[in-house]
Formats: sequence, C-alpha cells, structure tokens
Amino acid sequence: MAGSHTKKSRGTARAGRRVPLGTEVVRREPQRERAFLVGIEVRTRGRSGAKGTVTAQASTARDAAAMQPAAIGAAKKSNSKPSIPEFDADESLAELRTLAESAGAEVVGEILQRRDRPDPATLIGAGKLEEIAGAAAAADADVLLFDHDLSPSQQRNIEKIVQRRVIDRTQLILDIFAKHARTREGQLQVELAQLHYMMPRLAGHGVEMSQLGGGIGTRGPGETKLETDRRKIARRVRHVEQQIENVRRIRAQQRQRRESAPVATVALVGYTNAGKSTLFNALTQAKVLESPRMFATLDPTLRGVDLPSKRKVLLSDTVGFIRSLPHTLVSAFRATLEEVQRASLILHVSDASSRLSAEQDAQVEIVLKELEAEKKPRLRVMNKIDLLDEEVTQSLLADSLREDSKTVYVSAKEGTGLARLLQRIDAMIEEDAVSRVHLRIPQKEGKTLAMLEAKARIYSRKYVDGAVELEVEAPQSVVRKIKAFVVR
Ligand SMILES: Nc1nc2c(ncn2[C@@H]2O[C@H](COP(=O)(O)OP(=O)(O)OP(=O)(O)O)[C@@H](O)[C@H]2O)c(=O)[nH]1
Ligand SMILES: [Mg+2]
Repeated sequence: MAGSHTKKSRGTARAGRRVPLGTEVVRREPQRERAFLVGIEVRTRGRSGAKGTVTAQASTARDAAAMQPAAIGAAKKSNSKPSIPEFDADESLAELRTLAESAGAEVVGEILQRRDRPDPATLIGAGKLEEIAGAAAAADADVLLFDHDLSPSQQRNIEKIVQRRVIDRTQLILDIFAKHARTREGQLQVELAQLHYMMPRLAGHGVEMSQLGGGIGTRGPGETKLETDRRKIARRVRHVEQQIENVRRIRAQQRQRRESAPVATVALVGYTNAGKSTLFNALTQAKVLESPRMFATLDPTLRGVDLPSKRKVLLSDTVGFIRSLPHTLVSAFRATLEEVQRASLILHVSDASSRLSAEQDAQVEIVLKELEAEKKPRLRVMNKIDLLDEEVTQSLLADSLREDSKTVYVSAKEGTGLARLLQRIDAMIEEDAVSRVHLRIPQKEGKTLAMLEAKARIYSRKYVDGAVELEVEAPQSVVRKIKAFVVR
C-alpha cells in the first residue's frame, strides 16, 4: 500500500510530557478539559502475545509527532486478517487521541487494556478499573475517554468506580459534531443524534449531568443546552424531527430547481481528514474550512466547477466518515448525505500518506453501502502525494495516466494532479453529453459567437461571405441553443 512509503520517520509516537524548565506545572488553559484515554483490545482466545498488559504513558497534546499520520500507531498489525483490514488497538487509540484533540481536550495520559473477553458489567475488570482510576487521578484528569462504545449501565458502573466522568467513543464524536455544526440543519441533525444517545442514559447517571457545567458530552449544538428530563427529551425529539423534515423539504425544492438544468453533481466522500475540503477549495477556489481537526466539515457545500469540455458540474463537500460511525449520526445526517446519494459521480478521497488508508477505505465502503451509494460511478482520488517519496510518487503518477484509470493521484495542497483529475471527471460524467458539430453563423450574431467562445471548444473557424463556419465541441445544453446554425 502506498502508505508504507511515507517520508516521515516513524519515531516514537508518544513522548513524555515536556515542561519547560522553571515553569510551574499548573493548568495552563483552564478551559481545556484534561482527558485520560482508555484503549481496549479484546483478543480472541488462544492467540499468542501478552495478555492483560497495561501500559500507561503520559502524552501531551502538543506532542506534534503523535499527530502525524505516518507516526500514528507504529505497532505492527500482526493480529488483523489481511482480507478484512482492521485498526488495531494502538492505531485506534491514536485515532482517539486525535478525536479528543478535535473535541478541544488536552490528552494527559492513556492506558491500553488487553482482555480476552469484555466484562458485561464494566467492560474491563473492577481491579483494572481501580488501577486506571489511580492513573487518571495522578494525571489530574477531568474525564476518561473510552475507545469503545459503552452500554448505559457499563458507563454508570464505570463512573461509580473511577469517580470521574466517563465518555465513550460515540459520545465523543457526537460532541465534536456539536462543536462544528454551523448551519441550522447541521445543528438539528446533531441534536437529534445526541437526544437519541442520551435517552437510555438518563436514569441514575453516576455523575450528575447538572453538575457538569460544560465539557465533552454536555455540549449541545447551537444555543440549546441538552435537557435531562426524559419527557422533555421525547418532546424535543419530535420537535427536532419536524424541523429537520422542513429543512429537508426546502432542500428538495432547491434540488428540483437545480436538477431542471442538466448539471451533474460530483460528491466528495472520504475518511475524516483525508483532505476533501482542501481539494474542494483547490478545484472551486472556494474557502471552506480546512483543518487538521477531525470532522471539520459538517454542513454540505456545493460549488460549480468548469470541466475541460466546458461543461459545468456541481462539486459537493460534506461530512467525513470514520470507523464505526455512530449509527445515530448516519441516520441523523441522512439529509446532508442525500447529496452523495444523488450524485452522478463519487470522488472517494483517501489520504495516500496514511498507513491506515486501506482500513479507512474499507470504512468508507461500509458507509457508502449504508447510503446505498456503493454502486455509483466512482473515481478514487489518492491525496497528499506531496508526503510520499519522490520515486513512489513518480511511478504512481505514471500508472494513473492510463486512459481508463479509476485512480488519480493528487496533492490538493500543492495543486498537483488537478488537471488530470478534472479530465477524468469529464470522461466519467454523462450528463449534458458533449458532441462535435459544424456551424454556420452570420457574423452579425455577435452574442451567439461570444457565447460559443465561452461555452464550447472551438476546433476550427473560417470566414465565408459574412458568416463564420466553425467546428466546435459543445455540451448538449449549448448545442440546443444554436440549433438553427448547425450545418451537420
Ligand atoms: N500535506 C498535505 N496535507 C494536506 C493535503 N490535503 C489536505 N491536507 C491537510 O489535511 C488536513 C485535513 O484537511 P481537510 O481538507 O480539512 O480534510 P477533510 O477531509 O475535509 O476533513 P473533515 O472535514 O474533517 O472530514 C488539513 O490539515 C490539510 O491542510 C495535501 O495534499 N497534502
Ligand atoms: Mg472537510
């Protein structure tokens, strides 16, 4: 896989916390929550290797190396079957670290717990939990982030033992979504997913929600503070669903208007952080947010792009995917993802520099299936080739020059490969098909001639008796307008 050729050395991903000499160890940014990460690897029995080993390492959020894609999860993935790519526990924990950062937390320590089978009551044994509680206390953590989904009762039981707030992976992702939702539609969708998540967790929450005073898992999108009363929540769910329905109706109307013109939509999809927004900006000269944080984009954006054939397509940037994307989110974001379902062509953007790109691709595949969009025409865009070795890049580029290649290599950041990408999109789009026509247009038809200059490719031009004879290639929508002048 391309990911194994990255330039960056895979040095130690985790370093001890560095405190400049003479600096008092105090909470530097009191508003940042201190998070302690708990990774869990459930092994099937009979496998070799250390069981139940616990490694605790302090790590700082500022440890830049740990955030580099190439440095993440340096551990060998000897446990995963080659046919079904899986993140291993280390890689998964590294991803959780990025998620925690994206939620605005400071990672103050982490533990990886290996178990033969999960404990139904507390996921990991009570003894180990005590140990984890001690490590979290030593690191002065506010919250424990579990790299696993917890049932409502597991979450309560663990909170009782560790005496700290406990957040699972789904809740963490919901929180990031809540932080990043900008449009009303996005906010409604996140709120709905949060309400569904909270509903079964209301009774006897170990650490009372009302005492939290903000922080991961307590933020609602927009202005609303998450309510804690079941009856109120049920009412709120109905209200939000109704409003989402309204938004959806308006979007459908807008789409109808759009679809009356023969413009194809091309949807960018891919793992969070693959570089979709950066590519979107590079192709459309837009300025949507590009960010190393995960799920920087939540709200869909559409922009026109001109193809080499002079056809226009609409490019859509949308929310990124992640391993085990919480189901509540996929369904809540269905309206947003409708753009993907309706697209004529899907551009699947991958981070070619990530060691995990194969696994990430497999996850994207799962979500596309869930959206029933897996059979759509697809173009694979391997992004971030600027991070690969020069040699590797050259051979990949040469390979992708084949006429029918379904993979294009680009660097959205540096603008490499974009012309080739546009050509491939052009070749795969069927809407508003391009055809070659001969025209004879009186010279006085200045407007028509100017329109052709802008919207068609002109191959030849001859002036004969006050008229222009042209051979042009133009989309159907343009040919229709100049029907009267077509000679053949
Ligand atoms: N080196 C390099 N970095 C890139 C490239 N494209 C994107 N990035 C970086 O990757 C990070 C993520 O980029 P985004 O465009 O925000 O990624 P995204 O896929 O839109 O992510 P979400 O919206 O969070 O799903 C940013 O820090 C970008 O600067 C590239 O071609 N080369
Ligand atoms: Mg984005």
